[in-house]
Amino acid sequence: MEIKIEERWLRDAFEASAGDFLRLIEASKRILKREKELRAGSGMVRISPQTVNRIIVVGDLHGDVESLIHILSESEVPNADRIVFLGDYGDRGTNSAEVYYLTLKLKVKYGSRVIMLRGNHEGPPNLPVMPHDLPLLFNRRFGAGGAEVYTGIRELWEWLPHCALVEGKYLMLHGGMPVNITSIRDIEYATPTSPIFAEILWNDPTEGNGYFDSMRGVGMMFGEDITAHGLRIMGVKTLIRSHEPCEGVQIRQNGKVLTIFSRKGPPYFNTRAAYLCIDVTEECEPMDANALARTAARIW
Ligand SMILES: [Mn+2]
Repeated sequence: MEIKIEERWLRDAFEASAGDFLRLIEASKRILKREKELRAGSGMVRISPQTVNRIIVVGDLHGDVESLIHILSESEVPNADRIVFLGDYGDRGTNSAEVYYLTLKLKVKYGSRVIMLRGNHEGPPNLPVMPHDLPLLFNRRFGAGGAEVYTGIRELWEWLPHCALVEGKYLMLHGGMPVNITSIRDIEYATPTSPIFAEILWNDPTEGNGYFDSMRGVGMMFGEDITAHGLRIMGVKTLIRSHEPCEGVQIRQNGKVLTIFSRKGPPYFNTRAAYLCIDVTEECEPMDANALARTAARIW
Protein backbone atom coordinates (compact mmCIF):
# COMPACT_ATOMS: atom_id res chain seq x y z
CA MET A 1 0.00 0.00 0.00
CA GLU A 2 1.32 3.40 -0.96
CA ILE A 3 1.84 5.88 1.86
CA LYS A 4 -0.05 9.06 1.26
CA ILE A 5 -2.06 11.67 3.10
CA GLU A 6 -5.72 11.66 2.27
CA GLU A 7 -7.25 14.85 0.93
CA ARG A 8 -9.79 15.03 3.75
CA TRP A 9 -7.08 14.80 6.42
CA LEU A 10 -5.76 18.16 5.27
CA ARG A 11 -9.10 19.75 6.07
CA ASP A 12 -9.79 17.68 9.18
CA ALA A 13 -6.38 18.55 10.62
CA PHE A 14 -7.69 22.09 11.02
CA GLU A 15 -11.32 21.34 11.76
CA ALA A 16 -11.42 18.17 13.86
CA SER A 17 -13.09 18.58 17.26
CA ALA A 18 -11.56 17.75 20.63
CA GLY A 19 -13.58 14.53 20.56
CA ASP A 20 -12.18 13.55 17.15
CA PHE A 21 -8.68 14.32 18.39
CA LEU A 22 -9.13 12.25 21.51
CA ARG A 23 -10.36 9.27 19.49
CA LEU A 24 -7.35 9.59 17.18
CA ILE A 25 -5.00 9.74 20.16
CA GLU A 26 -6.64 6.66 21.70
CA ALA A 27 -6.40 4.70 18.44
CA SER A 28 -2.73 5.68 18.07
CA LYS A 29 -2.00 4.76 21.65
CA ARG A 30 -3.47 1.28 21.21
CA ILE A 31 -1.19 0.67 18.22
CA LEU A 32 1.89 2.06 19.97
CA LYS A 33 1.14 -0.05 23.02
CA ARG A 34 0.79 -3.24 20.96
CA GLU A 35 4.01 -2.47 19.09
CA LYS A 36 5.87 -2.01 22.36
CA GLU A 37 4.52 -5.32 23.63
CA LEU A 38 5.72 -7.00 20.42
CA ARG A 39 9.17 -5.51 21.08
CA ALA A 40 9.04 -7.01 24.59
CA GLY A 41 9.24 -3.57 26.17
CA SER A 42 12.15 -2.35 24.08
CA GLY A 43 12.27 1.36 23.22
CA MET A 44 14.17 0.60 20.01
CA VAL A 45 12.58 -0.13 16.67
CA ARG A 46 14.78 -2.47 14.65
CA ILE A 47 14.75 -2.08 10.90
CA SER A 48 16.23 -4.91 8.87
CA PRO A 49 17.81 -4.11 5.50
CA GLN A 50 16.66 -7.58 4.43
CA THR A 51 13.06 -6.49 4.41
CA VAL A 52 13.20 -2.71 4.12
CA ASN A 53 14.52 -0.81 1.10
CA ARG A 54 13.62 2.82 1.39
CA ILE A 55 13.32 4.96 4.51
CA ILE A 56 12.14 8.56 4.76
CA VAL A 57 13.58 10.44 7.75
CA VAL A 58 11.95 13.59 9.07
CA GLY A 59 13.59 15.84 11.67
CA ASP A 60 12.01 18.36 14.06
CA LEU A 61 8.67 19.70 12.85
CA HIS A 62 7.71 21.91 15.82
CA GLY A 63 4.28 22.76 14.53
CA ASP A 64 5.31 23.50 10.94
CA VAL A 65 2.43 21.74 9.20
CA GLU A 66 3.36 23.25 5.82
CA SER A 67 6.72 21.51 5.83
CA LEU A 68 5.09 18.25 6.87
CA ILE A 69 2.60 18.47 3.99
CA HIS A 70 5.46 19.40 1.65
CA ILE A 71 7.38 16.26 2.64
CA LEU A 72 4.38 13.96 2.44
CA SER A 73 3.59 15.25 -1.04
CA GLU A 74 7.03 14.31 -2.40
CA SER A 75 7.20 11.56 -4.99
CA GLU A 76 9.47 9.31 -2.89
CA VAL A 77 7.03 8.98 -0.02
CA PRO A 78 4.35 6.65 -1.48
CA ASN A 79 6.83 3.83 -2.06
CA ALA A 80 8.76 4.26 1.18
CA ASP A 81 8.85 1.18 3.41
CA ARG A 82 9.23 3.28 6.55
CA ILE A 83 8.86 6.91 7.62
CA VAL A 84 10.86 7.77 10.71
CA PHE A 85 9.97 10.96 12.56
CA LEU A 86 12.79 12.01 14.87
CA GLY A 87 10.51 13.74 17.39
CA ASP A 88 9.60 17.31 18.44
CA TYR A 89 6.19 17.47 16.79
CA GLY A 90 4.73 20.28 18.84
CA ASP A 91 5.77 23.55 20.55
CA ARG A 92 7.18 26.67 18.92
CA GLY A 93 5.01 26.41 15.80
CA THR A 94 1.38 27.57 15.75
CA ASN A 95 0.18 24.44 13.90
CA SER A 96 1.33 21.93 16.51
CA ALA A 97 -2.15 20.37 16.82
CA GLU A 98 -2.36 19.97 13.04
CA VAL A 99 1.09 18.33 12.87
CA TYR A 100 -0.05 15.84 15.51
CA TYR A 101 -3.26 15.20 13.62
CA LEU A 102 -1.50 14.28 10.37
CA THR A 103 1.30 12.22 11.89
CA LEU A 104 -1.17 10.27 14.04
CA LYS A 105 -3.45 9.69 11.05
CA LEU A 106 -0.45 8.21 9.24
CA LYS A 107 0.37 6.10 12.27
CA VAL A 108 -3.14 4.70 12.55
CA LYS A 109 -3.44 3.96 8.84
CA TYR A 110 0.04 2.59 8.14
CA GLY A 111 0.96 1.10 11.52
CA SER A 112 4.54 -0.08 11.91
CA ARG A 113 5.59 1.57 8.63
CA VAL A 114 5.33 4.91 10.45
CA ILE A 115 7.82 5.28 13.29
CA MET A 116 7.29 8.22 15.62
CA LEU A 117 10.29 8.65 17.88
CA ARG A 118 10.25 10.55 21.13
CA GLY A 119 11.87 13.99 21.20
CA ASN A 120 12.69 16.10 24.23
CA HIS A 121 9.39 17.94 23.63
CA GLU A 122 7.66 14.61 24.23
CA GLY A 123 9.66 13.84 27.32
CA PRO A 124 8.62 12.18 30.58
CA PRO A 125 7.30 14.30 33.50
CA ASN A 126 10.74 14.37 35.14
CA LEU A 127 12.23 16.11 32.08
CA PRO A 128 10.04 19.18 31.44
CA VAL A 129 10.84 21.40 28.48
CA MET A 130 10.70 25.18 28.07
CA PRO A 131 9.09 26.85 26.23
CA HIS A 132 6.14 24.50 26.12
CA ASP A 133 3.25 26.18 24.34
CA LEU A 134 1.47 22.98 23.29
CA PRO A 135 -1.14 23.14 26.07
CA LEU A 136 -1.88 26.77 25.17
CA LEU A 137 -2.25 25.88 21.50
CA PHE A 138 -4.63 23.07 22.41
CA ASN A 139 -6.65 25.45 24.58
CA ARG A 140 -6.83 27.98 21.78
CA ARG A 141 -7.91 25.33 19.30
CA PHE A 142 -10.30 23.26 21.44
CA GLY A 143 -11.40 25.65 24.18
CA ALA A 144 -12.59 23.68 27.21
CA GLY A 145 -11.59 20.39 25.55
CA GLY A 146 -7.94 21.46 25.26
CA ALA A 147 -6.89 20.18 28.66
CA GLU A 148 -8.22 16.70 27.96
CA VAL A 149 -6.48 16.54 24.57
CA TYR A 150 -3.24 17.61 26.24
CA THR A 151 -3.59 14.89 28.89
CA GLY A 152 -4.21 12.36 26.12
CA ILE A 153 -1.16 13.38 24.13
CA ARG A 154 1.05 13.24 27.22
CA GLU A 155 -0.09 9.67 27.83
CA LEU A 156 0.64 8.84 24.20
CA TRP A 157 4.25 10.07 24.56
CA GLU A 158 4.90 7.34 27.11
CA TRP A 159 4.44 4.73 24.38
CA LEU A 160 6.68 6.29 21.74
CA PRO A 161 9.94 4.42 21.02
CA HIS A 162 13.10 6.47 21.62
CA CYS A 163 15.33 5.16 18.84
CA ALA A 164 15.42 3.24 15.57
CA LEU A 165 18.26 0.98 14.51
CA VAL A 166 18.76 0.27 10.84
CA GLU A 167 20.82 -2.85 11.42
CA GLY A 168 24.42 -2.58 10.30
CA LYS A 169 23.92 0.96 9.01
CA TYR A 170 22.30 3.76 11.03
CA LEU A 171 21.19 4.73 14.51
CA MET A 172 18.33 7.23 14.57
CA LEU A 173 17.27 9.17 17.65
CA HIS A 174 16.31 12.70 18.61
CA GLY A 175 19.19 14.12 20.63
CA GLY A 176 22.45 12.25 20.70
CA MET A 177 24.75 9.46 21.72
CA PRO A 178 24.76 8.82 25.48
CA VAL A 179 28.27 9.23 26.84
CA ASN A 180 28.47 6.04 28.87
CA ILE A 181 27.10 2.92 27.21
CA THR A 182 28.55 -0.58 27.15
CA SER A 183 25.87 -2.49 25.22
CA ILE A 184 22.96 -2.07 22.83
CA ARG A 185 20.67 -2.85 25.74
CA ASP A 186 21.78 0.30 27.55
CA ILE A 187 20.11 2.36 24.83
CA GLU A 188 17.37 -0.09 23.93
CA TYR A 189 15.95 -0.50 27.42
CA ALA A 190 16.78 2.94 28.84
CA THR A 191 13.93 3.85 31.18
CA PRO A 192 12.46 7.38 31.24
CA THR A 193 14.00 8.22 34.61
CA SER A 194 17.52 7.08 33.67
CA PRO A 195 20.37 9.45 32.73
CA ILE A 196 20.83 7.59 29.42
CA PHE A 197 17.22 8.28 28.48
CA ALA A 198 17.65 12.01 29.13
CA GLU A 199 20.80 12.00 27.00
CA ILE A 200 19.11 10.22 24.09
CA LEU A 201 16.49 12.98 24.02
CA TRP A 202 18.70 15.97 24.88
CA ASN A 203 22.35 15.47 23.87
CA ASP A 204 24.15 17.51 21.20
CA PRO A 205 27.38 16.74 19.35
CA THR A 206 30.50 18.81 19.88
CA GLU A 207 33.70 18.75 17.81
CA GLY A 208 36.71 17.15 19.47
CA ASN A 209 36.69 14.37 22.03
CA GLY A 210 35.21 13.89 25.48
CA TYR A 211 31.99 15.26 26.92
CA PHE A 212 30.68 17.98 29.17
CA ASP A 213 27.38 19.24 30.57
CA SER A 214 25.04 20.82 28.07
CA MET A 215 24.08 24.49 28.27
CA ARG A 216 20.50 23.27 27.83
CA GLY A 217 20.51 22.24 31.49
CA VAL A 218 19.72 18.61 30.61
CA GLY A 219 21.93 16.16 28.75
CA MET A 220 25.51 16.33 27.55
CA MET A 221 27.66 17.59 24.74
CA PHE A 222 29.27 14.46 23.31
CA GLY A 223 32.55 14.34 21.38
CA GLU A 224 33.65 12.31 18.40
CA ASP A 225 35.25 9.53 20.48
CA ILE A 226 31.93 9.04 22.31
CA THR A 227 30.17 8.76 18.97
CA ALA A 228 32.74 6.33 17.53
CA HIS A 229 32.43 4.13 20.63
CA GLY A 230 28.62 4.18 20.52
CA LEU A 231 28.44 3.49 16.80
CA ARG A 232 30.78 0.51 17.25
CA ILE A 233 28.59 -0.91 20.01
CA MET A 234 25.46 -0.42 17.94
CA GLY A 235 27.19 -1.95 14.91
CA VAL A 236 26.36 0.98 12.62
CA LYS A 237 28.17 3.63 10.62
CA THR A 238 26.32 6.89 11.23
CA LEU A 239 24.16 8.61 13.82
CA ILE A 240 21.16 10.43 12.33
CA ARG A 241 19.54 12.87 14.73
CA SER A 242 17.68 16.17 14.88
CA HIS A 243 17.19 18.51 17.87
CA GLU A 244 19.35 21.43 16.66
CA PRO A 245 18.18 24.02 14.15
CA CYS A 246 20.30 24.13 10.99
CA GLU A 247 19.96 24.82 7.30
CA GLY A 248 18.25 21.50 6.65
CA VAL A 249 21.26 19.27 7.17
CA GLN A 250 24.47 19.62 9.13
CA ILE A 251 27.49 17.31 9.06
CA ARG A 252 29.26 16.85 12.38
CA GLN A 253 32.26 14.98 13.77
CA ASN A 254 33.95 14.11 10.48
CA GLY A 255 30.80 12.60 9.04
CA LYS A 256 29.85 10.41 12.00
CA VAL A 257 26.79 12.49 12.84
CA LEU A 258 24.14 13.99 10.61
CA THR A 259 21.71 16.56 11.98
CA ILE A 260 18.49 16.91 10.02
CA PHE A 261 15.98 19.71 10.58
CA SER A 262 12.61 19.65 8.84
CA ARG A 263 10.89 22.89 9.79
CA LYS A 264 11.15 26.54 8.88
CA GLY A 265 9.86 29.75 10.36
CA PRO A 266 10.20 31.49 13.71
CA PRO A 267 11.89 31.32 16.14
CA TYR A 268 14.88 29.88 14.24
CA PHE A 269 14.49 31.56 10.85
CA ASN A 270 16.56 28.93 9.08
CA THR A 271 16.06 29.49 5.35
CA ARG A 272 16.08 25.82 4.44
CA ALA A 273 14.68 22.59 5.81
CA ALA A 274 15.26 19.03 4.68
CA TYR A 275 14.30 15.41 4.97
CA LEU A 276 16.16 12.26 3.99
CA CYS A 277 15.26 9.51 1.60
CA ILE A 278 17.68 6.66 2.22
CA ASP A 279 18.18 3.45 0.33
CA VAL A 280 19.10 0.84 2.94
CA THR A 281 19.04 -2.32 0.83
CA GLU A 282 21.66 -4.89 1.79
CA GLU A 283 23.89 -4.30 -1.23
CA CYS A 284 23.87 -0.55 -0.50
CA GLU A 285 26.87 0.48 1.64
CA PRO A 286 25.90 2.60 4.64
CA MET A 287 26.67 6.28 4.05
CA ASP A 288 28.46 8.70 6.32
CA ALA A 289 26.95 12.12 7.04
CA ASN A 290 28.76 13.69 4.07
CA ALA A 291 27.23 11.23 1.63
CA LEU A 292 23.82 11.40 3.30
CA ALA A 293 23.78 15.18 3.13
CA ARG A 294 24.94 15.17 -0.48
CA THR A 295 22.76 12.51 -1.96
CA ALA A 296 19.73 12.13 0.23
CA ALA A 297 18.77 15.56 1.50
CA ARG A 298 15.72 17.09 -0.08
CA ILE A 299 15.78 20.75 0.70
CA TRP A 300 13.05 23.37 0.25
MN1 LIG B 1 14.62 18.84 20.46
